[in-house]
Amino acid sequence: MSFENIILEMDNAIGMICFNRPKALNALNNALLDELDTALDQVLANKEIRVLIFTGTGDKAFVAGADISELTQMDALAAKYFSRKGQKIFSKIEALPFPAIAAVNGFALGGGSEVALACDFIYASEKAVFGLPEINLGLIPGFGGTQRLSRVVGRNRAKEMIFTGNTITADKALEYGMVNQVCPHESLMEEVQKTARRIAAKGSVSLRAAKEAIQAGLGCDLETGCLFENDAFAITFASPDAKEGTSAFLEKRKPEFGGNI
Ligand code: CO8
Repeated sequence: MSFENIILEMDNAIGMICFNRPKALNALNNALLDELDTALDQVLANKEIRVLIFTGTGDKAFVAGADISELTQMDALAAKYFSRKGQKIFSKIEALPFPAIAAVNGFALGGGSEVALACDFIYASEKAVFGLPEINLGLIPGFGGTQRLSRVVGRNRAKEMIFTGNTITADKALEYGMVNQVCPHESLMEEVQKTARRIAAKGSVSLRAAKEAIQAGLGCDLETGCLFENDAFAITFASPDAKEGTSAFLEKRKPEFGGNI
């Protein structure tokens, strides 16, 4: 399927989804969300992929939120379905069996911050702007923002951001722990690609197990999380990649992980 509102690239182990509606600052409309869902299925079907990067077309925006002109055409029921559709797709990103990195190259407002928060971590251009300004439209975040923001930046900061609708700079997002690294605008993609390549060189079984254990632990108590880790550890221990990694260490060579799953 060819896409009109996103660009999907898959280059060996690294996939990239680029939100591509630059005239509307890459705002998320129904058509874009449908394409995003299909693109995620295509990435999932490609067993080579170990890392997925999200970014936005153009120099100005990652994603400026849900498409406000489309929202104004909806009744409450259509809005409920649209919100649920976005929530499900963003949960699918969070549950990908490999890491997802958001390369935030500009405005990440409303749905833009929400999709970035569904990724495993965020690198931001120094020009990036984050925020959940839905309150200024008489709305609230509807793509998981009320849930994920507080888990990432803490209850009080999330409440302040959501109640005021204020935006924050990339540096403030770094201070809040929302962003892992702030990069010069021109070198954002290079830095993200560098990290993506480092991750992609690891074993797919251990990458998947690490992500699943961390995600599972965030939703339960510490002891239950440790039990989950214990099972995940046993699975990685039995994998060909564990044999390769430990042998390579003892033989003083670089490991070559091959086990795609
Ligand atoms: N939706 C639709 N079009 C948009 C959006 C958007 N979110 N953001 C920007 N655009 C369009 C503008 O209308 C403009 O189009 P045109 O050239 O045809 O007039 C074009 O993009 C360029 O935008 P600006 O001229 O406004 O550019 P500025 O540099 O002056 O401002 C801003 C950039 C600050 C990003 C500004 O565009 C802005 O404030 N945008 C809206 C940000 C916002 O409020 N986002 C939250 C949206 S609501 C949301 O995300 C809810 C998610 C959950 C939904 C659940 C569904 C029910």
